[in-house]
Amino acid sequence: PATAAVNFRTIDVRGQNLALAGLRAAVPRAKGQTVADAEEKVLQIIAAVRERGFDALGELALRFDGVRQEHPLVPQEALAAALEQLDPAVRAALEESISRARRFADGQRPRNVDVELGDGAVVSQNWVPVARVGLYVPGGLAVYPSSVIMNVVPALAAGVESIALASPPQKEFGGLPHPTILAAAALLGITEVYAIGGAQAIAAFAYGIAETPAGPALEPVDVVTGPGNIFVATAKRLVKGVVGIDSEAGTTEIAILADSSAQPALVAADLISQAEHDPQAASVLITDSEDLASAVRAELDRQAAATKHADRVREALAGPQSGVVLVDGLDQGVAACDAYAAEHLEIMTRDASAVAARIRNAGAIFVGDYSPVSLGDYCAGSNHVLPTSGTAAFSSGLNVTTFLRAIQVVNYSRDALKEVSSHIVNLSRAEDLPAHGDAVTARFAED
Ligand code: HSO
Ligand code: ZN
Repeated sequence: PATAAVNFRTIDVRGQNLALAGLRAAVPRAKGQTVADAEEKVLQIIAAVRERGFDALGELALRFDGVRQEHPLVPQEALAAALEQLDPAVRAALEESISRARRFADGQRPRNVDVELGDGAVVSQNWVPVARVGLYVPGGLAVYPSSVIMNVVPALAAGVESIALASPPQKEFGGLPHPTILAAAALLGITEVYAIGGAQAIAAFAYGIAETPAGPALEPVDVVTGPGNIFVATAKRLVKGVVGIDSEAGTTEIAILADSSAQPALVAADLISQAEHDPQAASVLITDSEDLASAVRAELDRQAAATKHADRVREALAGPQSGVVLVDGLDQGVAACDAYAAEHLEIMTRDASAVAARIRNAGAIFVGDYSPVSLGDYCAGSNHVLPTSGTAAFSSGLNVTTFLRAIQVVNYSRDALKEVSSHIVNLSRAEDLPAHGDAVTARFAED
């Protein structure tokens, strides 16, 4: 019933002096399907796509999306028509989002370096874009034109020349992706768009598909990026090595570190905003204030009852992946945030900037009352494709460098090589690899 209290549980870690492992075990986590559980099904999908190409994609589109499909390439006319029919207010919003994302992405481009390590001994590092990328935009319970922007803009800013996009076919739109997705692609000048969903899209990008009488080949890519459900995240993990991937960007998460100065209504609104994505979404409040925790609970009850996707929100808030973590103070709060390694972390404390600077693990950090995750989802300029499930401890959100490689270039003159030649010979002997040293001395046989 719409008026029932939200079952948002409490995890009290106060007075226990927990170290990292203890905090990691204590913070809320999904008990449901993990990437490892989905592996078997995804391996079958990948094998089918590799063996039977477009035929397998057609069968999977029928099975998972309920559409019949000859070839998944979206016709150019459909892209143009979607852009023409786009609501002008949505178009203006997408344009603002693109412009901010572009300015931020351009600012991220790393500098090449040339270092002269001796006379005529030059070593450089050059950032070079990959040739071709496959970008995935999820379907599911919502429509994500914003994810088109988040994938495409950094790839363009990196200088990637060949960009393909995939999104699930929608029965109600004649087996094409949602028109707003197509419009966003068209707005960004992307012409290669496929109606392929889930793990099968990731497999198609990684391995490529040969042409058939029904249509052209889908050329394999170098890097696959984009958010998705557990099957997409699993597929990305399984093709990693064949292609590069961004992070494992699965079901969305928000953690909020708040003290007694935080505004309960805003904390609750932000927790609900991400719970709205999916019943499996995670909303976590980390606080040292029992008063704040109970005020937030009251707000969750009130606001969840009034929100459009109340059922989804309640389920997400009541799941084992969500809840309040009560901590002894700010130090333990920061430690709990690092143990959780949230996809999105909001800091709603006194002196929020200083607290944010102490965080080590997070996909993205949102500082203070006026930087909610919704801003980052749509219009901050930052990227919303971010590592989930604790993977922020070792991986980064989508950014320009996702699509670049750092190539080191060595350029020594004769004299510069001669200067270090005895060191190379000595090290090659120490490693019992004397031919390495010989390759150097051969150059100076006449001296
Ligand atoms: N919060 C999601 C992204 C998103 N939200 C798209 C709304 N639209 C994962 O970062
Ligand atoms: Zn969101």
